[in-house]
This record gives sequence, structure tokens and C-alpha cells, in this order.
Amino acid sequence: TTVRIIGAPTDYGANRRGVDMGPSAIRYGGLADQLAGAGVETVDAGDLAVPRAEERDPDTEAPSRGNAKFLRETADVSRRLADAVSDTLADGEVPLALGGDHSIAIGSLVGSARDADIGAVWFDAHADLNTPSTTPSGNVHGMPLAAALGFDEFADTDWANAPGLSPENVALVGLRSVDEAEVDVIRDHGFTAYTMSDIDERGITDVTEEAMAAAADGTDGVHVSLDLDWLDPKEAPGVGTPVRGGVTYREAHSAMETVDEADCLRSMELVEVNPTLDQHNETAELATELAASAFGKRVL
Ligand code: DIR
Ligand code: MN
Ligand code: MN
Ligand code: MN
Repeated sequence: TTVRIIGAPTDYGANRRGVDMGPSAIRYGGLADQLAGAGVETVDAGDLAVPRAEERDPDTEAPSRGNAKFLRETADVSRRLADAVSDTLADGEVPLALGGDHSIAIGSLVGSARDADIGAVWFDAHADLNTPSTTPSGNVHGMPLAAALGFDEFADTDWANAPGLSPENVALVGLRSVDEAEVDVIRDHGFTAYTMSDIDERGITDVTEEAMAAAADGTDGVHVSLDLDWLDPKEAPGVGTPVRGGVTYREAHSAMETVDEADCLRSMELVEVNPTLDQHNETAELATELAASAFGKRVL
């Protein structure tokens, strides 16, 4: 396996500045060495050029209704990331996108699903199923799954909307902060969804196995999206929207090992690492370790 690293240093979609430093922090945290330890080769495609938020106007490109900050900029990054991801797959390599805030998942999913049917497993405290009309924050990092599925306002865009992805092949793992409108969306569209309570009761291995199987069913492969706020803030303090009661260090490794064992990983991303909120780059280092587990690193 060759993994192609693609940095997407955005912070358009988050409510805290500093997440644009994620790609540097994760590389500096030892990503290439960790992946070498997993026996995979890496090539680094560098970072997409992402204009500073300060140079831009956060106003929406006026969707029919609702609120979404920096939607123009997000669309632009999404298009370019989608191309980079689909080119990577066409060259027979595995794309690993580094965020940036979680809005970059739109580009990852659209690119991964360009010439294939895919599933997605979403390791996150949040569901990321808001739309400009339901969002409580206006932050697009709470919307990427809805965008890639073409819900609401996103249905009319040419940059969101991944036709190769449908809700029955999407599994959410580790939910503990879900907005009201998202609860209904999860119930109405047949998502596979596991809260932290499910993990408490059934264990992380069982849950992750089932999530990977549900996502993979009938598809050409699975996109794994790892929002570092999935972990407990004690393990991963460097994130913009920490939520208590997340998975432990061991559970996270175990889950990524289960991802590897499912043997259907098509593309992956590490998002929401914000080194300005971190202690000694802990969260970025953790992200590199978890990527290594997902790509096959084991103790023996
Ligand atoms: C919240 C936060 N649900 C929102 N979402 C986050 O702004 O829509 N997703 N942090 O990972
Ligand atoms: Mn997220
Ligand atoms: Mn999150
Ligand atoms: Mn399907």
C-alpha cells in the first residue's frame, strides 16, 4: 500500500481559529514515521492552497435559506480536494487527507465516491448532519455528511452531493452531542448509528466491526473519517469542540485496528486537530498513531 497525504489547512468551517495548523501539526507529530511503522509507504502531496479566512468575507453565497459561514471558500476547497482524492485513487494509492476542520470531508467523500459506490464510517462525538437551514452555529464543520449526501440546500450544488454515497452505507460511531434536527435525520434516513452508550454496553470492537460491515455492504470500499473530538478531551485536548465522555486511548486504537482488519479501507481523513488548544502537540501525535493502527501497525 502507498498512502498519499493531502493537507487541507482550512478553518472556514470551525468556530475556533487554529485548526488550519492541523496538517503541519500532524506531520510534525510523526505521521510518515508512524505509517512506515505500519509497513506502508507514504508520498506527501503537500497542502492545498487555502486563503486565510481573514482575507475573506464569511457571508454565505446566499443559499435559498439558512446560514453557512464561508460557504464559497468551502466549495472551492471541496472541489480541489475531491480532485486530489480521486486522482490518488486513480493512481492506485490510498488518500489520507489532513484537516483542517471537518468541512474538508465534503471533498474527501465526493472525490472518493466519484467513480465508485462507497460507504463511510464517521468516528465523531457529533453527527455532522446539519444543513444551512438546521445548523445552530452556521459552522460548516457540522454539515459535511449532510452535504455529501445532498440533503436540503446541498442538493442544488455541483460541489457537494456524492452520488456514490447513501445513508444506508453510513455508520456513525461514538455519538454524544447530537442536535435536535440531526436526531430526526438519523431516524428518518436509515443510518447505522452508535452512541457512547452502545460502546459502553457492547464494546468498541463489536461496534466498529458492525459499523464497517454496514458501511461496506454492496460498495467498493469505505471512507473513514476520524474527528479527533471522538476521543475523550483528556486524551485529545487539541480540538475546537471537546465533549466529555469520549472513547479512551485504548478504545480508539482498538477501533482503528478493527478498521484495518475489515480490509475495505478506501480513503481516510484526520480532522479537527487544533494545536493552539493542545498540550505539546499531543492530539496530533495521537492522530498519527491512530492512522498507523488503521493501516495495519501492530505490536507483534
Ligand atoms: C455542532 C458541532 N453540531 C454544529 N459539530 C461538530 O456546529 O453543527 N462536529 N463539532 O464535529
Ligand atoms: Mn465532525
Ligand atoms: Mn466532532
Ligand atoms: Mn448501497
